[in-house]
Amino acid sequence: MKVAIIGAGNVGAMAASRIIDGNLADVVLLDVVPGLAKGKALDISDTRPITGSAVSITGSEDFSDLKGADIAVITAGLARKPGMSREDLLKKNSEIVKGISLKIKGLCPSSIVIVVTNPLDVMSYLVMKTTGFDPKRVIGMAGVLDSARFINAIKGMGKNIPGGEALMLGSHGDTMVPVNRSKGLSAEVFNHASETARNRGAEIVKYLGTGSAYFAPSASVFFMLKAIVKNEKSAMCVSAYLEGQYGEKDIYIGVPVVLGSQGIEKIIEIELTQEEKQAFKKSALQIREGIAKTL
Ligand code: A3D
Repeated sequence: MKVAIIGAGNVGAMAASRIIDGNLADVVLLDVVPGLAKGKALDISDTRPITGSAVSITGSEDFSDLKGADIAVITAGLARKPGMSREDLLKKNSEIVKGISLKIKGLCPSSIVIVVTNPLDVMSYLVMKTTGFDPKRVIGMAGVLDSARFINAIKGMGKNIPGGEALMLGSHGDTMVPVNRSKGLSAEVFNHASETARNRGAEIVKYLGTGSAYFAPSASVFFMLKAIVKNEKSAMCVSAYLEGQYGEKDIYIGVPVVLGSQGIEKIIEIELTQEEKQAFKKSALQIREGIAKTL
């Protein structure tokens, strides 16, 4: 199994390191900056005698090395700077992601693509349209991360909640939609944890000064990759293409799905409250505005 990671920055390199540590698949790490992917790949490769990993990693700036990849992860692009919204990244990252999508289409036409570049839902739509791939094979990473941030914030307030009872749906942006199916969660904890999760990305950007979050984002990429590589058929939130589910069509947006070796094997439709439905619609509207600016 070969995983190509395009973009050897913080998220891409950390995801590569997790894949090698986890002995999950061979990795080719690509970047346009000369030497960057090669240097990081050599460093990650040297960890293998320590961890006992038997998979391999190479770095390259030659995009023909995408050939034969079973899974391509797009982490190339600009990351947010302080005060910058994910939408500010739209124009620049659209150009980058479009170019990469064409290379994926030509060099690994049967691959599954995981998109990480922001604004996430719009970039996932752009990848699907540009590659022409079956939408089940183009998956946006956001819901795993946003749900983890939500659950972590709930736990931080001293409440324990079983996995699957607190989810983050909708866009990977300010209009994300928190969903609670646990009876034991007060409105106060729910509201506070929702706000924490919604603002977590910006909070981290502010502290770091340069760059944005990458430890939890790369862990989320690894979690998705593992479900695909090992055909786990696990339920998780991702940005997926909707064709009528949740009352939306022709859009990428965060929903729960089942992930396995074929990519998105099923979109799980949970019953939403009236309030959640409204919030989901508002979120979809915001994504559509981004898509309209991109295409
Ligand atoms: P960063 O560390 O800047 O790495 C980006 C890398 O992409 C750099 O090494 C660039 O040289 C490289 N690059 C630029 N253009 C190309 C190209 N055409 N081909 C190959 N490589 C290229 O950023 P990062 O790793 O922190 O973040 C990468 C992207 O992921 C950004 O758009 C972030 O906003 C996004 N991101 C999304 C999430 C989600 O939860 C969706 C989380 C974290 C980051």
